[in-house]
Amino acid sequence: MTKSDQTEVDASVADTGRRKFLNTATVAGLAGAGLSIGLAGCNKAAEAPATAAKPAAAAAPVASAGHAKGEVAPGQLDDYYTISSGGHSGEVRIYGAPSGRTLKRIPVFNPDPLSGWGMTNESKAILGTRPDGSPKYTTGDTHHVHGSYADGTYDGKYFWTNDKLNNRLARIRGDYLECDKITDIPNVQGFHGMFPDKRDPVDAAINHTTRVFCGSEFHVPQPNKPNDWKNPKAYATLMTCVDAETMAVRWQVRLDGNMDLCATSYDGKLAACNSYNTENGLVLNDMMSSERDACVFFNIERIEAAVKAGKVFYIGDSKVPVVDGTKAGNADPKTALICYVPVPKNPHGVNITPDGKYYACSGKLSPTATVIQHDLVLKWFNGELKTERETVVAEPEIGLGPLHTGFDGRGNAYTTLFLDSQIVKWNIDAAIAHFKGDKNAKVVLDRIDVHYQPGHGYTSMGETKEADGKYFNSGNKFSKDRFLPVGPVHVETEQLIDISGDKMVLLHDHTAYPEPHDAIIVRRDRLKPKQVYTMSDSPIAVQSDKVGVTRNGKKVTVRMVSIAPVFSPIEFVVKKGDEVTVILTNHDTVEDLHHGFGIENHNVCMIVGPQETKSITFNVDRPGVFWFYCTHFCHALHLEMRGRMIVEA
Ligand code: K7E
Ligand code: CUA
Ligand code: CA
Repeated sequence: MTKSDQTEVDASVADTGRRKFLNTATVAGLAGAGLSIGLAGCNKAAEAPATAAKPAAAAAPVASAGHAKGEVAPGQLDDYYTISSGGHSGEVRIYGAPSGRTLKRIPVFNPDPLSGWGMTNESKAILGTRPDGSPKYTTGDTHHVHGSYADGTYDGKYFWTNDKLNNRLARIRGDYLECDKITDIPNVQGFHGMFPDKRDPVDAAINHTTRVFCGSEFHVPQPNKPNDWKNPKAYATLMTCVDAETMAVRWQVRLDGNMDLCATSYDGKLAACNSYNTENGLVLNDMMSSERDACVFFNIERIEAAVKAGKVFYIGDSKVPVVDGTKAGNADPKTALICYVPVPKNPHGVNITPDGKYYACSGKLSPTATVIQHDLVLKWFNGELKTERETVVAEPEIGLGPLHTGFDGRGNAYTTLFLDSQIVKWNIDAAIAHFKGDKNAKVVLDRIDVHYQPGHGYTSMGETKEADGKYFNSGNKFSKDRFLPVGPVHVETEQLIDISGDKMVLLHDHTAYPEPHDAIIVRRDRLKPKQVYTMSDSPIAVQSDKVGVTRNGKKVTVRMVSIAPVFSPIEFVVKKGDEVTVILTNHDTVEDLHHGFGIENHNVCMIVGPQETKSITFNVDRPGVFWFYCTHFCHALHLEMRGRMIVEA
């Protein structure tokens, strides 16, 4: 393909839709490939679906006229993105809300042959590799997804998710909605709770996310040496702070007890974690032995001052500064870095209200939620309270197995009840009044059955000061009889509940492949995803006049471009025993016009989006002719979009 052909194609597709593109690019693309085919049939084929689609489009208004609340009519767009963890699938998913439509699966810790994640050199560089070039890990367990904030609401810049299995924090960039960085968290296991801060605790000018806090659930010997495995005192958990931009680990805090779920305050001053194993137990009975556990608060300003002052130690050969957050080291509230607020035994989940005033820490084994007042925790740190427990302003009985709480921005809380298989709606002010002695205060306002055993529940924009009180999504752990049976592994039930009125109303079920935990429901205007890549983002982008094959010993580089419906070059010759790297730049400029690149019998598969560049490296060890082809349907001549790799003996 020559440069002038390229220009011609680019000009012909600029500002055109996909349908027009199918007609015009065929001409330019084929001309560029030096082929000549009668095009009339092609154009007709491309036009045919338009005619066929007309009756359906005409029918749409009828469907939408009668559409129920929470239903999104054909052709209509959702109001929200639900950005969800994928559990031990290792991925992150995006659903539309209220429809429940699956919009995207973002590979993060899991290899994904569709996109090439875990196979391309670019993704391997993010995932980290072993000396043989294979990814360090191919598993992950994502539980929580949270977004970056500016002025107390989502700014759409980043999303983060945790890997409980291999102790990594991954970042997803908000423009492409793809993972762009992964950081290993040292000295911890069971990295579970995670939350970005919302502003700086000190500098008022920094009214956006700059830190991400990571809790660790499992105690490990510090440093992790097997000779200490019988000594419970050698074990500890740490809380970790990661820089939101660089993704470098800033500092850690060594703690008493474990750190499970996380929340952060709107003023940037505190991070909170629930701790169900204040006993530092290594076996179940020990983890359950104490009547009370804790909701733990971190004074970020003091921790960072201690780090700055060098009041730190290091664990093993880790370079991360660690401060002492144990009870013994933090006896005086006025200098304490940590406040351990006692709550009923083995809590699960801590969430902050959209007005920033209260934390709700769910009881799990206790049928209660503990409400802790933010400014009272600050008062405790000032030495103004006698006990940590004085920060508790309510502890209503709400039902069996409370796990996670969402908020509507109107003073109500919605908590998942795992054992009752219900969502309970309760009022925070009423709970506080009841706790103060007003026995007439009506705390529990409503209950609704969900199907079944909910884990996380979350509300539309509920983790921001823009909580709008429209929807609550119940992420249920068991679907049982809810869907057609498909064998032993059941899909999970996600249930969307209308919370805009006094009574909760179940709108619909949708499925989620195992196993989502937490998600956030983000108003659609908070995200501005790009639909075409920027070619100059890649330092190895292949220009049309640079295509071809270069050899350096046994290493062969194939520089390739794609433009529907052709690759260029359409053939390349290598030798048995070579290590081949294909660098592919997609020169198409039209939205949604991805090409795939797969080579027969070589375990090579990836896609490249418009203006994107990816590279993939593989060994050739069998002589023969191997077709490479476009795996992603792109064009009327998609099937013909292929070429040959010749491996000489
Ligand atoms: Cu409750 Cu890992 Cu957030 Cu699951 S955790 S539900
Ligand atoms: Cu290119 Cu299909
Ligand atoms: Ca416990």
